[in-house]
Parts: sequence; C-alpha cells; structure tokens
Amino acid sequence: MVVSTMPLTAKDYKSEVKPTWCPGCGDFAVLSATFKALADLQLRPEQVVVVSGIGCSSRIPYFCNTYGIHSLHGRALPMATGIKLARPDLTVLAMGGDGDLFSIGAGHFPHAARRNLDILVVCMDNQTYGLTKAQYSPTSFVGHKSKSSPYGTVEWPMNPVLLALAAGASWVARGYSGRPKQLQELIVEGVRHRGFAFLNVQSPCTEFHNTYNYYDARVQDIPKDHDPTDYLSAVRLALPQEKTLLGVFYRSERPVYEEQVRAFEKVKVEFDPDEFLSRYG
Ligand SMILES: Cc1ncc(C[n+]2csc(CCOP(=O)(O)OP(=O)(O)O)c2C)c(N)n1
Ligand code: SF4
Repeated sequence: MVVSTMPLTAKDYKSEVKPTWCPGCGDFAVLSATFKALADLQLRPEQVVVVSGIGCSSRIPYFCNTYGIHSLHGRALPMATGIKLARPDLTVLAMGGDGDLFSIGAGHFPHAARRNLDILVVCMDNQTYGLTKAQYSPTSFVGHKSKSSPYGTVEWPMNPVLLALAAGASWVARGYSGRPKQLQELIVEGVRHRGFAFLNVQSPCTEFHNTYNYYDARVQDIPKDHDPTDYLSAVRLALPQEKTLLGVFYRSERPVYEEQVRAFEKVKVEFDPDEFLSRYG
C-alpha cells in the first residue's frame, strides 16, 4: 500500500484493480461515495479496513487502496468483529450484498448490532444474487421472478432497516445509488458514529434486476421533522411505505463493545491473586 500525503483526495483510496462490475451496476456509486467519504474524513488508507464476504458487491475490497479482506460467504461480520477487537484504532467498513449479509450471514447481523461494535456495515441491496446469476434473495419482493422462483417468489421480503432497528443498531440509514451525494454524506456520518452503524443502499443490478426506474420514481427523503433519536418514530418510518425513504432513521449513544471487552481485560490485568488470597483465602 502506498502511504499518501495529506490532504487526501478520493483517488488516494482507489486501488490499481479495475472494478469487474457490469456497466451501470449500482455498486460503482457506493464505491465512489466511499472514496469521497474517506477523503472528507481525511482517514489515511492504512487506518481503514474494508471487509466483505462473497458476491459481486463483496469484491469491493480489491478496488480500495486500504487494508481489505475478501472473506468467506456470509462471514464479513465475524471478520469485522475480530479486526475491531484486535485493532480498535482502525476504521472498519463491512460491505456486501443482501444475500451475503441477510441469507447466509443473517445469523451474525443481529449479534454484531446488539453488541454495538463500532463499525459501519454497508449493504449493497440489489434484491438478487448477482454473482450466481440472479436467484431471488431475502430482500426480493413477493412475485419476483428469477431462475430460482420461475413463478414468482411467495416469500415475504426482509426489511433490513427494520431488522437493524430491532436488533439494536445504534445508527440506521438508507441510501440509493442514484443519489451519490447523499450516499457520500451518509457514509461520512456512519463512519463518524460511535457504535454499530448500518446503511442499506438500494443498489440496482443492471444485468439481472434493473430497479433504477422503480427507485427513481419512488425515493423520497425522510421528513425533515423526524427526530432520529426517537426510536418509535424511526420504527414507524421503517415500516413498508408507499415511498422508499432515504436518510438517517435512527441515532443513539451507548457504550461500544470493544471498549467494554477491554474494560474486562483491565480488570483481569489488575487482579492480583496473592492479594485476593490474603484478603479472602
Ligand atoms: C458457502 C457458499 N454458499 C454459496 C455460495 C454461492 N454464492 C456466491 S455469492 C452468493 C450470493 C451473493 O449475493 P449478494 O450477497 O446479494 O451479492 P451480489 O452478487 O448480488 O452483489 C452465493 C449464494 C458460496 N460462494 N459459498
Ligand atoms: S451482475 Fe449485477 S450486481 Fe453483479 S456486477 Fe453485474 S450489475 Fe452488478
């Protein structure tokens, strides 16, 4: 990794690997917004780790001039947990698709959220499995026709924003690849948030499930009078709506996991068995 000089610009986070995504894939907007957000934050590339599982979207670490791990399918969050516990000083971005985070990786998501690990999780939600050529995913809408649901899926879709709120994420937002500036601002805010930040990005798959027209006609900012510290109001806004609401649903403060775990370590280090025995033995 080339260590850059300050001030950093978006291109300092760009690796030499050219993205392998299809033309127009929504993930390009997420990548570019991530570079710009990191530049806004002036984080040095060597302070950042991008962790992913498997999928088209999960190829993102290759394209970033940061540290990165392209791990196992569904295992971005256990990896991110280990990294953050070992190196709490690093900024950890766990990034991947709706299949990776909410099918095979679904068991890890609520636990990372409730622990309030200080990481940002970005889901590039294209409502399909792009890499394996378009099977339906946990966020596909009812009736979605695909190779694995030729008559249309009958399964009720998962709502990642609502799930994150229920699981205890302390910052929850939704963005859209068609709104790159807002995406950049949301990534900045998500990284700055101290605790488990979750950003669901509607990121169309132009090859198999092109939803740009659908979302262009449907996205709308969260009403300005919404108070993101009001949990019940956040939950109400996260329920299925006629519009797809964009922005920050929820923000709260509580102790982060890695600090609490380190506090136990301190207790252990300070524990003197001889003193203990002389007192209570
Ligand atoms: C253990 C395991 N099971 C299944 C697969 C096949 N597989 C690879 S990627 C993927 C789903 C990817 O979907 P998503 O996370 O939504 O990413 P996208 O490609 O849409 O960006 C699956 C099922 C695998 N690689 N490993
Ligand atoms: S298949 Fe879909 S998700 Fe994968 S790179 Fe192509 S457009 Fe993007």
